[in-house]
Amino acid sequence: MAKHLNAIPTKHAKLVEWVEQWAAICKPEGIYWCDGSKAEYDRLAEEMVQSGLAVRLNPAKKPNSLLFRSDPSDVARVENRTFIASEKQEDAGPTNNWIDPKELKKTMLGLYDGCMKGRILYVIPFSMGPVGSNIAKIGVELTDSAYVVINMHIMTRVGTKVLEVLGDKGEFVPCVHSVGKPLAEGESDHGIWPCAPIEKKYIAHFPETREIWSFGSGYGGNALLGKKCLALRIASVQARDEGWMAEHMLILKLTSPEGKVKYVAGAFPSACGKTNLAMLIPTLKGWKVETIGDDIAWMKFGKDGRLYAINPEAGFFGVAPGTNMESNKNAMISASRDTIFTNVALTEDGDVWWEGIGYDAPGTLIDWKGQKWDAATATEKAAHPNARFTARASNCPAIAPEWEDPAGVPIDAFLFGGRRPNTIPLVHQSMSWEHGVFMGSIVGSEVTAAALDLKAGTVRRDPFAMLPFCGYNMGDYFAHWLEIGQKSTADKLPKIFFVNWFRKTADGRWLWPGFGDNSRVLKWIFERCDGTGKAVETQIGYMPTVDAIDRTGLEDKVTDADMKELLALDIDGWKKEFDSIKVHYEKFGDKLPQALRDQLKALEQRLAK
Ligand code: GTP
Ligand code: SPV
Ligand code: MN
Repeated sequence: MAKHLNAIPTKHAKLVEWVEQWAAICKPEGIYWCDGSKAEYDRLAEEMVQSGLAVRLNPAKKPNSLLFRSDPSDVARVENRTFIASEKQEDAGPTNNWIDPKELKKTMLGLYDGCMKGRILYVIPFSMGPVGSNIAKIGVELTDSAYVVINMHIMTRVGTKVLEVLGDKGEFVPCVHSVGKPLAEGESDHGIWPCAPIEKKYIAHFPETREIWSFGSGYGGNALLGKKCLALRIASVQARDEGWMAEHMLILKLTSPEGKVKYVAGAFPSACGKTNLAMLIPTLKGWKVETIGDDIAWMKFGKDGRLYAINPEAGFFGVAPGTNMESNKNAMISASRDTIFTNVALTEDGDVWWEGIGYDAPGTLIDWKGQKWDAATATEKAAHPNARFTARASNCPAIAPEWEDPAGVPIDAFLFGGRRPNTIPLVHQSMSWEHGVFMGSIVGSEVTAAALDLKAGTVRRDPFAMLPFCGYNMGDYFAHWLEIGQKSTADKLPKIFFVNWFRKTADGRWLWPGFGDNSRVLKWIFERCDGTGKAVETQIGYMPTVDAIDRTGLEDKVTDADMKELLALDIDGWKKEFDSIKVHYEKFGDKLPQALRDQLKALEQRLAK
């Protein structure tokens, strides 16, 4: 039996018994209960530096920061190895991979048997949401990865305080994780990122029993189980049952020059701009954006009938490539210290570099695969396109003072969007809640590098940006959104908008500058929430008139002709869109709510006029 390396810090009998039971299966060398302290973080970081798994960056460049290089096969979420193992296949629905839970547990128990040999089993008690908040949820992750422990330290609230709130009977979501690479007697990782081959990777969710079992990957959402697994896949099931919302959304605070505040939440598929929008620095004078969250929103109705959102996370797991002082200064500052970098390139002076960092590579680099890299001769990228930084939210200069308010912030507007080079205009507004739900249900995007097993460049439907993250039947999820709309009134529900920063010209130029200039669209959205803001009603919803988007100082970059194109209603394009939505909707069969069928029909009729 594995021995405890420190004193068991809880009297929660069920928790202790569960830990012992998994230790008996995984057979680690020892069990260590995490306390979430800085000393613990520092010790584990130093151990990984000593063993060659991590590189300590030059403290003069990036204080208290580490670089990890993953195995080249373990660089992103693995959607085709992610499972919703509900008792009935129908409850996982047409968009999720399903295996019978009994069968999956049997397979996975076979893999877990002895999987932690030669490693330590870390017990990580964590809170999603401010510790003790009534919206927060507690999870406990068992893992054999110290990399996961230190990432969880940044991304969630870990340790002793959480166990205090849990008491000796409190509820927690049990999360089991192993990198799936046991060590033989005396063997070590030799500084190589441990993981299992793809066919042994399983990211499994058991929605009825609210359990998460992950095997074989050490990367991001596959391994940091508080994030996509708990805060979205399991939480979405709880939210459906309890009448709230768990969404793949950023949350931002928008302040006008007059000091009026609105809170905006936005769902964009992975690597489509949530972190950037959440930390935006407006190019419009007098406007201010502050960050509440950059990836996940949990929302509940307040007594006043408005939806209040909290960010369940405590850090950012942000995409590095493309992030620079121009595009996202606040992210750069957030990641300027106390940060874990994964799969970026290393400079000769112990700093990091990636494509789109804003300056040329300073000399020879070590690329994300650990090889020498020279700009002049390179045939591959120095940083992996899904290279990430794990940074503390508290290090973000734009973090809103109320970001940890347990009561949450009242949401005024929902945005949906994705990478659409054509057809979808810069912005349009829904005509009703139901029409807004329709908009969310048809979100599509060109595929990005955030998931391993997809073909980049093709457009796929990603309803509500939740395709890889909804823990139940997507048709039922649409119905849940419609029900949310029944629980309050139009004046109190968020207004719904569709945005597209990613329009391109035929020769591949961005039509819209994006980033800080997205504040110009936010301004129109702000005005629309106040009932002002010039708009015309079109076949697809309310659209700004060409002069309604403030282009002060931008007239050279975005000409009148560009603006016309960005705000044009492309009827032919939308007719094609209609055909593709029809195919998309067919997948859901009887589960597709009638209200959405009606919305599609109504769109068809409006387009025919
Ligand atoms: P996940 O963390 O995977 O959920 O991604 P995300 O939605 O937070 O995306 P993020 O903000 O990290 O942006 C991903 C990529 O899109 C980066 O390379 C950005 O530079 C780029 N991007 C973000 N906003 C814009 C924009 O307004 N215009 C353009 N052209 N690119 C953008
Ligand atoms: C995403 O892919 O949407 C992410 C990164 O936020 S991960 O945590 O790996 O899911
Ligand atoms: Mn995300």
